[in-house]
Amino acid sequence: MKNIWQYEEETMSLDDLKQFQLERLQSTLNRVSENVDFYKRKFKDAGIDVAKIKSLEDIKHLPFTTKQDLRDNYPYGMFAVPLKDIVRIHSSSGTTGKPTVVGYTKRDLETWKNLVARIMVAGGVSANDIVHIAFSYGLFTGGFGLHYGAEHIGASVIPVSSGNTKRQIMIMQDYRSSVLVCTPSYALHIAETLENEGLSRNDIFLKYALLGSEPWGEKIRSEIENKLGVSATDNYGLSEIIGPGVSGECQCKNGLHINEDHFYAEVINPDTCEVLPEGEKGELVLTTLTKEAMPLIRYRTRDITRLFRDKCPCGRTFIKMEKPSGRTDDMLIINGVNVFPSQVEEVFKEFDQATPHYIIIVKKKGHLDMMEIQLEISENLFFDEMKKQRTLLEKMHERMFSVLGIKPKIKFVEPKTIERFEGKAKRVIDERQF
Ligand code: DLL
Repeated sequence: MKNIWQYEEETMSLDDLKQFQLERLQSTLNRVSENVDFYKRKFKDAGIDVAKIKSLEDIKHLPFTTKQDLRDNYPYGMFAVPLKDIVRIHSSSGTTGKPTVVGYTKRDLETWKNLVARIMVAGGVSANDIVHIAFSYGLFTGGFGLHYGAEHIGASVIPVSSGNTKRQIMIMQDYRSSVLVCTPSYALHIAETLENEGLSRNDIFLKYALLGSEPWGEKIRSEIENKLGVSATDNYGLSEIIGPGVSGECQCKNGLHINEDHFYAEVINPDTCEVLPEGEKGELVLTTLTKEAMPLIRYRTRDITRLFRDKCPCGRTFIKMEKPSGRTDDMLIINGVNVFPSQVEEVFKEFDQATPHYIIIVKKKGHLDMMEIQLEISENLFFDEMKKQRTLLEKMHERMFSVLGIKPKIKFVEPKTIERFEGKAKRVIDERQF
């Protein structure tokens, strides 16, 4: 069938799928327990004999893996193959200055491009399309991940990368881009810039938008669809698991099909860690079933969703996840970039003049996210020394950019103006609505 990339896999019967998953899980468990010291230790401490995992239900006995585990084993400690077999490295922000590192073997890259091709085809893309990729290319998995998937389909790929919106629009017009790939907030920003330039959807040639990397709702979808003249689908992924290509919507736009033959999905209660029945909302936990370089067992994504298996008119049989609606930790997603408040704190710790009192305010400026950090500084610096203040501000901006990868606005405020808390401090005010 034309609009399903790997027809046999994506329309597999549930019985076949379960058998497939079990075999792949067992082989992954054997590999990690032999090749990754972290899992060797973890299984030993939990009294797990991987040979006794005989059914998919047994997975609930296995310990979880967290972002902290990846951090503790920074940079290469989670790899299950020698470095000579790693052909690509990406990373994403960690909870403090250090990012989490992920690696891919040649076969992982083959798998990845097929999984991305699946979600792109599900979103409407074909070999006849001109795919405009406005995700950044670099350590972030978005640019390269979607790039290779689109090329694999045979589409013509324009690796525009992010930023310079007017130039993006010129390229879209001149090269006749038919598919836009970026974050939903950037798609809206492009739509707004188009309007500001006195142009409309009739002046561009877009048909589809494949959007992901941050939460967005139906209101934003219809605005993007109307203003850009596209059919917009959501796709989800995280670098620790593979990057984009974990799940994506089909044209039915009712849940994201998870590539279940490569990732085993569970939803847990984040407080008790108990596995919840299908349909209940909780934290998504993913186990990689085919990853060679960095297999992960029961990785706590911190993303809140629910799983459901309906009979989808598109013909795909894979389980669906609802659009992720939030996080169980304090990670913020600012224009697609992940930011932890603890990273902000680490930067401030480098400066003697910074007090421990700060607050992060996140809001929308137009359609883009804006992050402002208000920081109390010492009294004499606040009142007397403007020049010193400016120099300090410049240095802080520089450090924030190098640690966070974005440029927040930093505002110095008078001592004792930020609210004090007796219990856990509230460090973030997020005024955005998705
Ligand atoms: O954002 C991978 C990606 C790139 C997905 C491009 C889709 C498109 P990370 O930078 O590691 O990877 O961030 C992963 O972003 O745990 C979610 O919290 C959030 N996220 C990703 N996709 C979605 C989405 C990439 N469609 C983190 N809806 C994840 C809501 C999303 N949140």
